[in-house]
Amino acid sequence: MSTFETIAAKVRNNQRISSEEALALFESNELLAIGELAALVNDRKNGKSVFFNVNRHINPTNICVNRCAFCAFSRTAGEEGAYTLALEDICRRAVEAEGEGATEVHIVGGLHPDLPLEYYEEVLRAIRAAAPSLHIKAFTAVEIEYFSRIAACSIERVLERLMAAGLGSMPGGGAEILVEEVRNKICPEKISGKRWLEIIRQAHLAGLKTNATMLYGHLETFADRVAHMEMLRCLQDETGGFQAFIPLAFQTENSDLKLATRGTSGLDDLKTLAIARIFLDNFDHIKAYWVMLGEKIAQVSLAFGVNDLDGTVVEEKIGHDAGAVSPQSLTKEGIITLIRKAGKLPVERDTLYRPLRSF
Ligand code: V47
Ligand code: SF4
Repeated sequence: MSTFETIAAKVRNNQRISSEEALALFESNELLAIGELAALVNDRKNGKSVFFNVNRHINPTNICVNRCAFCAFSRTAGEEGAYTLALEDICRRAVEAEGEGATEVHIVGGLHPDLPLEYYEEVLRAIRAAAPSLHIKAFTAVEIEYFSRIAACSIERVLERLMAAGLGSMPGGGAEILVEEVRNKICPEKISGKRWLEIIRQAHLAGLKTNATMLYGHLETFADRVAHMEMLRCLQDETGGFQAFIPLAFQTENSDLKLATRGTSGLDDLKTLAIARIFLDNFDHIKAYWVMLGEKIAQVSLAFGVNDLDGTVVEEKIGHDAGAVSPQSLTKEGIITLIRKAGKLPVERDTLYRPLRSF
C-alpha cells in the first residue's frame, strides 16, 4: 500500500494518524484526496451542518510592548496611529452589537504598558452591565500572562478575577507557531510556546473553554505546523478544553517579517485546513476565519473538512492592518448564503457551540 493509502485506511477506520503521516500529507500534492478524507471526518462529526456566529470584534488598544515582527496592528505608545478606546466607546460598540443581534463580543488587544488589571476587569463589568446578553470571549493566553506580571498575581488568580468580572471564554490567539525556534524569530518578546500551553491548560482547568490558532505562511516549515498541532492534540487529550482550531493565513503587508513575503496560496490554505481536520481528531470544530482567507477560499473550505465560519466580526483591525483584502464584516445573511451555496446547512451557534437556529 502507498503511504497515502495507509493513511486513508486509518482515517476510514477512525484511527489517529501520526505526525509523520500528517507531514506526508503536507508533502503530497493530492489536495482533492486529502480534502475528501477531511470531509469524511467532518461529516462523521458534524454532518451537513456548518456553524457560524454573530459577533463583534473589539480591540481596546493597539499599543503593545511586544511588537512581534509579523504584527502590523501594534504600535508603540506615542507613535502615529496608536490608540486606546475609552470605556464608553467599548460599551457603545457592545450595546450596538447586542442591538444588531450579536451573541458574542471578541475582545483582544495589545499589551499596554500602563493599563492595570483593574482596567480589564472594569471593561468586562461595564460590558456585562451595558449588554448583559452578550457572551464575552476575551484575552489571549499572552494577555493573561501579561496581566499576571503587571498585577503580580498568579495566573489562577487573574483568571478567577476576570471570570468574576464576566469573562466567559478565551479566543485562541497568541499561539502563532509553538515551536520555539520559529517563535524566537517571529515574536521573540512573546511568551514561549511552552508557557502559552501552560496558561491555556490553567484556563481549561479553571473551567474556561478556549480556541487554538496557528499562524502559518511565514518562516515555518510543514514539520513545524505538524509539531504545533501535535502539541495542541496532546493538551486536548489531557483537558478537552479546546473548542475550535483556527489556522490563520499570514497577511504579509506592513509587517517587519522581511523574510516572510510568501504568505499563503489558496492550495496551501485548503490543504492546511483539511490536514488539521484529519490530524486533530479530538477537536470538534475546524474554523475558517474568512478575514484572513477571503470569502471564496473560506466557502470552498466547507468541502475540505471545515464546519465553522467566523463570524460577522464587524470591525476587523489585525488582518486588515496587514493588508487583508476581505471586507470588514459579513452580514448574517451573507454568511447564510455563502454556506447554503456550498450545499451545507447554516446553523447559528452561541460561543459554546449550542445551536440557536438553523436556516
Ligand atoms: O494572535 C497577527 C494573528 C491573531 C497577523 O479564537 C495575524 O475565535 C495573519 O487569534 N496575518 C489574533 N494573522 C486573531 C485571533 C483570532 C481570530 C479570529 C477568531 C479567533 C478565535 C481568534 O492574529 C494573533 C496573530 O496570530 N495575526 N498578525 C497577520 N499579519
Ligand atoms: Fe502585541 Fe499581539 Fe501584535 Fe504581538 S501579535 S505585537 S503581542 S498585539
